[in-house]
Amino acid sequence: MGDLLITVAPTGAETTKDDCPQLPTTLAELVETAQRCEKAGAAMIHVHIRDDEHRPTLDLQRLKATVAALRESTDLVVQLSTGGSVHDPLEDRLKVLDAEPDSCILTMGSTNFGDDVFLNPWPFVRDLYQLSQERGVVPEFELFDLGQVAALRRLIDLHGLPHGGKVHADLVMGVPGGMPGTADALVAAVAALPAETTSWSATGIGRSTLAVALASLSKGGHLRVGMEDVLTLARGVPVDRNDQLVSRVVELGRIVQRSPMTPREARVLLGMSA
Ligand code: KMH
Ligand code: ZN
Repeated sequence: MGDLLITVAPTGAETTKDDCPQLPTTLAELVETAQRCEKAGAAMIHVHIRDDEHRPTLDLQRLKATVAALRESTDLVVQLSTGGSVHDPLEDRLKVLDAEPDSCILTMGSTNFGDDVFLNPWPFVRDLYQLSQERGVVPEFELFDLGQVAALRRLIDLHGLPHGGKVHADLVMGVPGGMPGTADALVAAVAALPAETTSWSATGIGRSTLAVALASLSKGGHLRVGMEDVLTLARGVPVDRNDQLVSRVVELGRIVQRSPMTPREARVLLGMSA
């Protein structure tokens, strides 16, 4: 049995196709990436989609088509971003749940995001959470900062457990404006997670990717990797394909005697029906 959940975040909303032609932005590219990553050891995919000009979009028909295509071509747990890009209106971000993914992101507060602001006011967090409970979508609580870990405590106190009864959090570390991608910050954030937390993963942006992955493995956490979060394998060595990043953390897991979960095992971990 696998005991390491690997999530791949292959695209994101921040990198342009011009800057990174190998970024999977079309549906065909996304499906190919998903298949390769599943083969390499990923069990869940965190999805952002693009329009015909490769720009971030939350177009509902495209989201539905993407969920359907991923379900048809892989067994991966399909998680949709509800953060979109920093320019997406809150009402469009709520409508993402109409695409009926297995999982959705629920970011627990606003964060300075480079020169921009990733907006997640409390009423939006509450509305998205209640919508996920009504629709039977399992949220992944995305935490960019220690204050957002405390906000998760507040959310559970006020609105109870998520659909499925499991609490899965993901620490996104090293965003300019959020908590740093260091082992010390990871230890502090993990210590502050609510007792109801049943699993957690971590990802480090850019150069912090390996430090965060190693710290997460040391603390018994799971991992997210992908070109949303890092575009180089080493200084000056670009990532060509997302499965390279998945394979690298499969190897790190193997060294510490942890093996990748299958999508079916991930569904049990996350409180989803098979
Ligand atoms: N692109 C960021 C502004 C999510 O996927 O929901 C937000 C983000 C979180 O990536
Ligand atoms: Zn994302």
